[in-house]
Amino acid sequence: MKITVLTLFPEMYEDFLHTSIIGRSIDRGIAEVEFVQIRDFAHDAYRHVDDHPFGGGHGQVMKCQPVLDALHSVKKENSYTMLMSPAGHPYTQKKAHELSDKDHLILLCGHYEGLDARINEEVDELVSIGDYVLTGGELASMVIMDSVIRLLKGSITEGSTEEESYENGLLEYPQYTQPADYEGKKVPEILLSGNHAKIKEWRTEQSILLTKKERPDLFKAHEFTKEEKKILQRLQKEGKI
Ligand code: 6GU
Repeated sequence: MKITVLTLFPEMYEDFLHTSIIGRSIDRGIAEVEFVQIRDFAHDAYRHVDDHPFGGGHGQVMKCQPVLDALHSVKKENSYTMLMSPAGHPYTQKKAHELSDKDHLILLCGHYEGLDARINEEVDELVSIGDYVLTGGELASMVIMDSVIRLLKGSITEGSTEEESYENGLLEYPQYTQPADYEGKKVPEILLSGNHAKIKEWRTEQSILLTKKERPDLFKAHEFTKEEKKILQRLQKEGKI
């Protein structure tokens, strides 16, 4: 997969692209990342990319011309274009999977108070990574790159993403490693039992309890499997839920 990032601040990505799973995936050629400096497309002597908003108000707005010239310099027929915006659709794991099938992603990062709204018509979608405001789209684009690149074939061990939070609609069960007793805090007995069927059931139970507690919205929307329903009914009977 190729990812093109349009930004005024490519230096923000240095460490991110050279570290851990993302760094390795790029070294292996699983993902290729290129940057386009939007300012290179500004034509005036001061290389301005922004101007005052029509109608007044504070801050600056990024202009159509440099942004769209930058976009058109890289956009091809197989490109999927996303504009990072706090006013976009909420980003989800489902979307990460959809994006992982694309040949070419273009991530457009605005700064200042935003972009001229006519730019919205030139992208496939506006995306937001959560209900808060960032100073620019760069961190959001890194969130998207990270979540997509790790799903690409060869990036991390196959199967290791399947039981994670959000993959089946419930949060992931708690994990433990050595020692079994850390300063009096003990690992749940069942995990030391070697009884794989019981461990699997315990993990599902923990996922259900954790999701109900931390994310009642996900819990409500979840379509429980037959196996999960059985565990849920038992938890209700035991008064745990
Ligand atoms: Cl994608 N951009 C900005 N500037 N702020 C955000 C965001 C994006 N998602 C949440 N907040």
